[in-house]
Amino acid sequence: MNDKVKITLISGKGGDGAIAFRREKSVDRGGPFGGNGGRGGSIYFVASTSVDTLKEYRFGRVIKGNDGQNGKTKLSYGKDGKDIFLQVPCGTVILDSKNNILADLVNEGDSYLALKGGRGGRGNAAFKSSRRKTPNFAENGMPSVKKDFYLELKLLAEVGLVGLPNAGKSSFLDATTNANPKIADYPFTTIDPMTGVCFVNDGFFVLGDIPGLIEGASKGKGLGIRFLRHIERCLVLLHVIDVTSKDISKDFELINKEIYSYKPKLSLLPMIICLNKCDLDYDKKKVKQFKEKYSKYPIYEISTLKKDNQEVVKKELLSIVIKEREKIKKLSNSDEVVYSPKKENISRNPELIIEKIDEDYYEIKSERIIRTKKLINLKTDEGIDRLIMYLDKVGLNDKLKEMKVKNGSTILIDDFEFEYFE
Ligand SMILES: Nc1nc2c(ncn2[C@@H]2O[C@H](COP(=O)(O)OP(=O)(O)O)[C@@H](O)[C@H]2O)c(=O)[nH]1
Ligand SMILES: [Mg+2]
Repeated sequence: MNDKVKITLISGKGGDGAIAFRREKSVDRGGPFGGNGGRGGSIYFVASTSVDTLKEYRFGRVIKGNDGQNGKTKLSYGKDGKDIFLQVPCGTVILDSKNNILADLVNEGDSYLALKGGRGGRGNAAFKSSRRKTPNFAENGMPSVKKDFYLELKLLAEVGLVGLPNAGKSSFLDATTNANPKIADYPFTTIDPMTGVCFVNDGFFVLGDIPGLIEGASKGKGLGIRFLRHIERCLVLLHVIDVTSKDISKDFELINKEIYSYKPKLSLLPMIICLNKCDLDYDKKKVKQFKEKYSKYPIYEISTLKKDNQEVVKKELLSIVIKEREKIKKLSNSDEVVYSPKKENISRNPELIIEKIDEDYYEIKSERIIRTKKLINLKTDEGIDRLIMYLDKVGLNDKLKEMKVKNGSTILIDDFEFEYFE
């Protein structure tokens, strides 16, 4: 409901060029003296960890850029209109009215030039030539442009799934979360990074696929580079390897090389390795060697198909995620710069905003909670249980008690209603 907002932007108009003439004694009209108009202000979107929601842009806001000043006499240039930088939370996707993705602002500082300011018009002095000594005309500045944009906030992955195509990343995501990725027997089945919420006992983390990693991805080969940007905000990587592959060490190294040559600091991220497809025949001796060679990593032999070892991996991931969330919390309390999720981190329980709509009817208004709700498939009882479990975790029961909400009242979240019983 609140996770997509419309915003109308109007770029700054360019200033008009001036028509003016030099005043000279004895001459009625001296040389052309009109200066150029200033450039209109542009409007940018910039991702920032200091904003949490798109609240500010709700209700179809219109934002008007600054106009450039008109040119003046004495060849005086009009001042440029100041550019406007609209801050949006990390994870904001910008779309046009036809739903095309224009930009995906993942990391702090990522920016998108939404509208360029109009060019300033030239003053009459600019039109002087040998044939036209005293031009009596000037250009107007380029007019403003008006355009609608849509902003959508998406959940950012805490655990990033990496590995060669066909290793089983999508399958793992599908088996462990509510996301529904496309799975098939050929590479590049996933064209968008998919995220889902993975529940483990009474905890959860956000799992995201980083598809398209192949040799050369960090240099722009294939689609991988688009998705590599998403790794920067992960807290831990889950490296999936097809255990039946000819050379599992080579597969592992290849992917690591791409990730680390994209950003060397990513080598500091904790990593768990899953040797997948263990339901098939594979070389046990090679696996033993692999485990010895990479003993510094936790390594699991799993089968996504048969769900072997899946729970253990989920638990291990959650425990690392919890530790990393703690570290970030500590860091963000100090003044140090962190590159990992700060405010976006789901562990800092999102603020629960509940509004009374009517007698015995309440609505959960928190954008972030609604976003998570949307990721839960509510077609099954299990899904509903998960939603309730999640809401409990973010403190719904306590809050309702505190608000003295009566038993049997209806609670609405997004498009889903349920009854509250203490
Ligand atoms: N036998 C077996 N096949 C699997 C397993 N996990 C995934 N697959 C298959 O491997 C293929 C590629 O899986 P997919 O999840 O699309 O790989 P991705 O490219 O890494 O996302 C699909 O045909 C899956 O059904 C597993 O544990 N065992
Ligand atoms: Mg896939």
